[in-house]
Amino acid sequence: MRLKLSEWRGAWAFLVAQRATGFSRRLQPPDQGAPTSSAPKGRQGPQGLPMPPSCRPFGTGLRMRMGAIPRMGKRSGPCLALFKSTLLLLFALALSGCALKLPPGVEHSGDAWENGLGMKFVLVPPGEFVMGSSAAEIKALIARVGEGNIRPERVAPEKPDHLVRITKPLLFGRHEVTVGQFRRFVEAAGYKTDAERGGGSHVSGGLDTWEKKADANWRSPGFKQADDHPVVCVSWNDAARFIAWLNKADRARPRGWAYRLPTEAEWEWTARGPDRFEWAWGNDWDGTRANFADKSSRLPWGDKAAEDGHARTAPVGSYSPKGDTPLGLADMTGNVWEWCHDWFDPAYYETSPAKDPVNKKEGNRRVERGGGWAFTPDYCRAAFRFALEPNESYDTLGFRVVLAPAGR
Ligand SMILES: [Ca+2]
Ligand SMILES: [Ca+2]
Repeated sequence: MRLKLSEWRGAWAFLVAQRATGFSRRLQPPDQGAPTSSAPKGRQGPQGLPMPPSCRPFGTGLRMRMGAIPRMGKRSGPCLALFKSTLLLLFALALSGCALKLPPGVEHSGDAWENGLGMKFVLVPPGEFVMGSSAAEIKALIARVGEGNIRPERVAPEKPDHLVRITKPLLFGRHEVTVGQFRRFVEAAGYKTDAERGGGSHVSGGLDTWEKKADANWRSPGFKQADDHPVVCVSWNDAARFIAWLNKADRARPRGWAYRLPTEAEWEWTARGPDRFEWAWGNDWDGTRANFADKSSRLPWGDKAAEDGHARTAPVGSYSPKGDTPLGLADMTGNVWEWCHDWFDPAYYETSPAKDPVNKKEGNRRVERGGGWAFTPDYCRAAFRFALEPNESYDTLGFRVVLAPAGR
């Protein structure tokens, strides 16, 4: 059964629960089946948290809570029960009046939508998952990769694992923003990026160094890029300006929705899903499913046994469908890092709220996620957190956008 997000009107709670079931079904890739037996980690809750037996989408828990209401009425007497029922009815009517209107043709988890500028989006439902990594998972990672190959302080901000609820549906960019899309913005707005206005951008020196070159920018990152490659050498500020322009330029934008960067939690929910995949497609690394530091990168740490076909950036979607998430998002593992909205705080997970977390407390750096063409598989993990100053740019870093209900 395919389930509709647009049917929030009326029996909202019941339909949310049904949508959750639909998401679970679609999270099983048709060509891969269930996650491998070596990857049951999604079934483990974080220590000390009242986790459900598995990391279910949010709707399932909601249905359970709604089911408890009649029993409360019976214990409290008929008048109170009638009062509570009336309140519930009024609540449902209020919700029906502010139902979220999705774009025409978009009703189900994983449905595709194209905006007025030809950018493709995928409907990602609300849900509940365990974000981050447990101490045991970090320990296992370091043992697997080798302590000399990954610095423990780099992965420490993934701890602690914690329950997160994403409460609103998202139209998530299927691809990283491309050079062609960014050019359209620059030409329409007459915009100059941070790198072009002064200082340049950090580009690979060919071995193991990145140096800031004054003449490096999104037009000339030091390697050849066609219009369908992900734009690089753009700062967080540049991404924000692109998004401000997009909100005005796209006449197909649904009423009540707005473009923005994904939050760190939204990004991880979309990349991992309720089963907490380690990479976009599952828990077993496969060097043919993503653009990472392979043999052709010629980087000292590149995997000499792997050949992914691209030494630097790859055209977006080059690894589809086998490198996609179960909902069909491309390049969530590798190709280029992607800016997120949040300020980076390595200790944020220790105090972050469960509901729609986003770190708005100003710091020095903004979050980036997903790994890139110059990085090894452990840095390309969906749980890994990286960050840079918002005016800095690199030839390994771009962004993608989401379209979300306005107001966060
Ligand atoms: Ca590569
Ligand atoms: Ca990416």
